[in-house]
Order: sequence, then structure tokens, then C-alpha cells
Amino acid sequence: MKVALITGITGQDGAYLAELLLSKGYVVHGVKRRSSLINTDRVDHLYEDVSVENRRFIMHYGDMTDSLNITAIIQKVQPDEIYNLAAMSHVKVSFEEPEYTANADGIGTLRVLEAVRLLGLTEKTKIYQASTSELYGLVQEVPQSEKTPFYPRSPYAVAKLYAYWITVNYREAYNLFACNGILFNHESPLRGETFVTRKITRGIAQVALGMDKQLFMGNIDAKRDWGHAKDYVEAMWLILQQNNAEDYVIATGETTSVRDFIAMAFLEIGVTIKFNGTDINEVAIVESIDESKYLEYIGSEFGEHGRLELGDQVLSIDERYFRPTEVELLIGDPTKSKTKLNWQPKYDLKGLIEEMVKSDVQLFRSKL
Ligand code: NAP
Ligand code: F7E
Repeated sequence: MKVALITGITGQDGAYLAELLLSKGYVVHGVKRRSSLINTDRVDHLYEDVSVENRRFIMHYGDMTDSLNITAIIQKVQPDEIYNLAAMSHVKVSFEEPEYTANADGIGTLRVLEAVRLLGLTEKTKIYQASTSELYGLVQEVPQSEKTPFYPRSPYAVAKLYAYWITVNYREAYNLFACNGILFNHESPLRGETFVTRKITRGIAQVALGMDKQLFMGNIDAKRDWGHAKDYVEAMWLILQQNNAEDYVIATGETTSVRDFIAMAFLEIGVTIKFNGTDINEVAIVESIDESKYLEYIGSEFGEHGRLELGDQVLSIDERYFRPTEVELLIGDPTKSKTKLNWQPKYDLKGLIEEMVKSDVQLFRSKL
């Protein structure tokens, strides 16, 4: 049985990856942070009590900012594969916590690599580093491939730039099997609530159920290459199953604006919206409603604001969500991962939106 260690197991990707590896027969160890409230919701269904014999899902307390702890966990687990997913992953928040982000996301990666080296595990342990399309930032080429130069635009992306290069350096210097997956945005019903897609699907569910009046958004003209997290964790695993350690772009090859994502998500519940106005004065209003679709989806119970009606204003722009420096356009070129890894994503954007909206409508209906 192969043994995997996942840092960031309580996050979106950590949860899907743990499920995937367990389904492949791995013993899965995960690093979770101590917090005053329980933070393991995404993996609670995988939990096995300490009394269970031959447990295949084991959690360890840890933090990417603590070298001794990271080294001790790796020494204890003796993993065949490490998936380094732990990070302060929110781009906007990284402007407010730049030093912590550099420590956890940048130096944290060094801590993992150096622990493997110092523990004499370079022959045994393969390492996956969660690199990101944010490295391309102010894009130097369209679409972005493994060869496109980087131009990071946030403290998060700069920290991840260090992590990217220290992974390459340890591969070249010490012959470590260490790879970067340069993953473009990937989403799911498990996505953190403040990332744009989840904020939209949660917001639409609340507005449609009369629990809120409208969404407040930042730069809705930004474009992203969005895929489904379930497809992307499969790529992480494939990257570590190759004969050679290499870096790969994982993307769909299609880009969509935040504006179009919002319109598509409203359409999912039968509501067509129209954008009016410009810049920070732009709003969206309800233009038409497919009654049977809306009611079939939402049911007949509504919160204090009642049901949606034609002409309702359902979105405003709020400057607080703008970033000091923005990444306007991302679109990946997945040719290498499709040909070399034979990676084939199963979801398209419509399927992703449908799953996320359904899940959030169900979530908020249960709170009515
Ligand atoms: P996520 O949902 O924000 O999860 C991040 C995980 O890291 C959580 O388990 C979090 O723990 C943990 N973590 C944060 N700081 C830590 C620290 N100091 N020590 C230990 N653990 C820490 O992120 P995700 O979407 O799953 O992304 C996984 C990784 O891929 C991240 O490194 C992210 O930067 C990168 N990435 C994501 C995308 C994307 O579109 N999702 C694309 C490219 C790259 P808590 O649960 O306790 O907060
Ligand atoms: O923003 C715009 C925002 O926060 C996407 C992380 O997983 O993917 C993620 O980073 C776009 C940006 O993701 C709001 O300005 C508009 O242009 O969902 P996001 P991100 O910044 O692309 C990469 C690949 C990672 O590696 C990161 O870890 O949407 N936007 N209005 C908004 N964004 C947010 N969050 N909230 C808004 O109200």
C-alpha cells in the first residue's frame, strides 16, 4: 500500500484528493491546523477513529510555518508521495497578510523539500507542489503554457513564485522527484465561500430564496479559465505517477468573464439578468424569469425579501472587492497534460455551475 501525505487536507483540493487516493488503496495522512472551531467539515466523512485497526486515514496537527513540526510529521509518516497543498490561498487577503503568506506559501514549501532531503528520503518520496496560474499575472503570452514567463501580481503569487522555483531547484540540485502542477482556477461545491464562483452561487441561492436582496461584486470583467476540482486532483496524482519529474499546466483552455459566470449561474435557476450602467455604477436587474424552472428549483418557501420579480436589482459593484493589482485574463494551454499525462477532464463549465448552484440552493433551503 502506498502512503501519501497531504498538507492542506482540510481545504477544497485536499478533501477531493484524499477521497481519490483512498479509492486507489492508499494510506492517507493529512496535516490539519489546530483551530478554536472544528475545521474538518470537508473530510469528516473520511474520518476513522483511532481505535480502528489498520486505519487508512490519519490526521496530524501541523502548520506550514513550523519547520520542526513539518519535519517530525514527514519522519513519522515516511510518505511515498507528498502533496503540498497547504497555503494561504486567497489573493485579495494576501495583500493584507503579505508576510504570513510568504512564510506559509513560500518558505513552507522549502520546509517540506528540505525535510525530505535531511531525512534521507530523496530516493523514496515524490513531491507535488501546488503551483498556480496566478504566477502568470500580467500575462506575457496568450494562452499560457509551461514555457510562458511569469509576472506575479500579488503577495500570494510572489510567494508561490518562490515555491515554484525552489521546487525546480531541489529537483535539479538533489535529484528529488519534485513537480509543479501549474493549476488554473478550479472550483466545486466545496470551494471556500469567499472565492468568486462560490460567492456567486451562494449569493444567487440566497437572493433567489428571498434571504438576501443582491450580490456585491468587484471586477466582473476579469476572465478566468475555470475547471472542476475533482478533475484537477486527478491531474495531481497523474503528475506523480510519471517516470520523469516535470512541471505541467492543468487548465481547460477556455476562458470566461466573471460577468458571464454570474449570468450563467442566474440562468441555471431560470432567471435572465441584464447589466446596466458602467464601472462602479453598474448593476444587474432581472429581465425575465422562467417560472417553472425557478419554482421547481427554489420551492415555494421564501425568506423575508420574498420571491424574485421582474426589474429587481440583484447585483451592485463594491470597490472594496477590487485588488491593488489585478490579474485580468487567464487562459491555459493544457496540451502537455493532455498528451503526456493523458489527462481528460470530465466536467465543463455548465456542469460545474449546475452542481454548485444546486448544492448552494439545497444548503440555503435547509436554513429557511
Ligand atoms: P483552500 O481551500 O484554501 O485550502 C488551503 C488548505 O491549506 C486548508 O486546508 C488550510 O487549512 C491549509 N492551510 C493554510 N495555511 C496553512 C498553514 N499555515 N499550515 C497548515 N495548513 C495551512 O485551497 P485549495 O483551493 O484547496 O487549493 C489547494 C492549493 O492549491 C493551495 O496551495 C492553493 O494556493 C493552490 N491552488 C489553488 C487553485 C484553485 O483554483 N483552487 C489553483 C491553483 C493553485 P484550514 O482549513 O485550516 O484553513
Ligand atoms: O477571483 C474577481 C477577482 O478570488 C477571481 C485562488 O484559488 O485561483 C484563485 O485566485 C476573479 C479575480 O480567485 C469578486 O478580482 C470580482 O479577478 O475567485 P477569486 P483568484 O484570485 O483567481 C488561483 C488560480 C489561485 O491559485 C488562488 O489560490 O474574480 N472578482 N468580484 C472577485 N473575486 C472575489 N474573491 N470576490 C469578489 O467579490
